[in-house]
This record gives sequence, structure tokens and C-alpha cells, in this order.
Amino acid sequence: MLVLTGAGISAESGVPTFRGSGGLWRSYRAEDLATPEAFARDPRLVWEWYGARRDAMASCEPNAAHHAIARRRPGPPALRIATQNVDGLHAAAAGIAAREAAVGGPGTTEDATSLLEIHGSLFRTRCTACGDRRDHRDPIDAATEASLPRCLACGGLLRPDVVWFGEALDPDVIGTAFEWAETADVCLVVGTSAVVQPAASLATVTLETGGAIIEVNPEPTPLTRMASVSIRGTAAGCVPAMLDPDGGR
Ligand code: BJW
Ligand code: ZN
Repeated sequence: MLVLTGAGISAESGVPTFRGSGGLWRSYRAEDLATPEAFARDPRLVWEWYGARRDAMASCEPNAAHHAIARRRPGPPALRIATQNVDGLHAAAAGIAAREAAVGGPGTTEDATSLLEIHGSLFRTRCTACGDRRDHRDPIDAATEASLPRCLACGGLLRPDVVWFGEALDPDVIGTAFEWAETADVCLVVGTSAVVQPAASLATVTLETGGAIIEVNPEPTPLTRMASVSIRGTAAGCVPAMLDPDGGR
């Protein structure tokens, strides 16, 4: 099973979605903040926005859907996760599940290699000069352009290590995600509007290669008509019972 997730899976953790009511793109223009052109034009403004999102996410924790995905019992079906989210909540849930497993709890011992963050991470930076990537959780001082974070290796300007509109996804990462999609019997799609490419194509690739789509979303999406099962509900409300009917007992 390939689990393809989007912002909706983190909505019940308090992370805003992009589209729809309360979504980030209702208050901000994507082209002013989430494109390479926007960063070239005004890196301070872009960092201010990403710094504020980081601050807001600092208090967000994985919800029951993230935990259910991370805690699956060992054995078939093998489950792999491709998330469009940059919030780190799948990785956080995987870390919690691994610690639980170590003390005989309901967690899994599988490591994070079955997780792909295809749009990058809000908590990683990439150097615009030398490409150096690092985990980065320090507060962002976006008061002036001179105070923006700089590369430890070369002094170049750092940028958030996320994929903006018009940028190519990491070819290894999206290549692996497409391999997972091709070999999956089921693509479980949770909390994405499925309008951003190439992410949305992962589900259609599973369909084209003989698998099925199962969708969990309170609203219909372009994938709904292709899904074998489409559940109108929230991630935290539906996913735990779908993946583990015993609820982890
Ligand atoms: C719940 C819920 C609850 C609520 N439980 N559910 C025309 C056709 C095809 C493609 C294109 C095109 N024109 C342009 C493109 C390309 C473009 C694209 O797809 N645009 C479309 C919007 C039209 N794609 C790109 O640019 C990509 N790159 C690319 O194509 O490169 C080509 C290239 C090749 C070689 C060289 C150079 C270039 C890159 C896309 C990057 C997207 N980046 C963002 C920002 C990331 C960083 C950040 O966070 O700031 O990624 S945009 C934003 O959208 C973010 C998300 O990952 C992504 C997807 O959004 P998602 O997750 O689906 O969220 P929402 O808000 O849309 O939906 C939430 C859903 O949850 C809703 O359905 C709710 O109902 C539901 N929900 N509560 C469950 N409790
Ligand atoms: Zn550098």
C-alpha cells in the first residue's frame, strides 16, 4: 500500500491547509511566497512567512491518522508513505512509534526509509550557492536581509528546502515514489486536493498499473471518480479504523 498524503492529514493537528476555507492561499498569493522568483525578488519576505509557519508548527503534534500510519503492525500489507507535507509530522509519528516498539508497545520497528517527503521539509535549509542541505530548526530572524540565515559551509544565503511552484522535485525522491506507486496494490490518498502535479499522478499511476485508489477526504477531489472507495470524512476520524480495526490494542 502506498499512502499519499496532503495538508488535510495535518489539519486536525492545527496545521493550515493551502486551498479551501482557512487555507493559506486564501490569505497569501502563492506566487508572492512559494516560487523561486518570489525568493529572488524578496528573500526577506519569503523567510518571514516560512519562519512564521515554523513558529506556528512548533506546537503541532501528530494526530491519530499520523499515528495509525506509523504504528501499523508488522507483516503484510507493506505500507509506504509519500507525503506532500513539509511539516515533519509523519516523521515525528514514526519516531514515536519506533520508541513504543522498543518497549513492546503498539509501534513498528520499521524505520523512516519508507517515508518520502516529496515537497521537502520546512525544518531543513538548502544553500543557494553551494547546495548544502542541513536540518535547521533555529528561529528565523527576518528583520533585514542581512539577518537571514547563512550557509555554514560557504556563507551563501540559505533557503527553505521545500519545492516551490515551477521547481523540479528531487528526481531520486519522486522516482522512488513512482516506483512505489507502480508496485502498490492500493494507493490510499488522504487529505489532498490532488491538484498539484506530479504528486497527484502517483495515485493515477497505481490505478494504471492495476491497483486501486482509496480516498479519505471531507470533500470530493479530481481523484474521487477514479477511486474504488471514497470516504467523506476526516483523516483522524477515519484512518485509524481503516488501518487497524483493533485501534492498536
Ligand atoms: C482534510 C481535512 C481533514 C481538510 N482530513 N482531509 C497544469 C497542469 C499540471 C501541472 C501544472 C500545470 N500548471 C502548472 C503545473 C505545475 C505545478 C502544478 O501542479 N500546478 C497546479 C496547481 C496546476 N507543479 C509544480 O510546479 C511542481 N513542479 C513541477 O511541475 O516541476 C516541473 C519541472 C520539471 C523540470 C524542471 C523544472 C520544473 C512543484 C509543485 C510544488 C508545490 N509546492 C507547494 C508548497 C510547498 C512548500 C510549502 O509548504 O510552502 O506544496 S504548493 C502546496 O500544494 C504544497 C502542497 O504540498 C501542495 C498540495 O496541496 P495539498 O496537500 O493537496 O493541500 P490542499 O490545501 O490543496 O488540500 C487539502 C485537502 O485536505 C483538501 O482536499 C481538503 O478537503 C482536505 N482536508 N481537512 C482529511 N481533517
Ligand atoms: Zn553554501
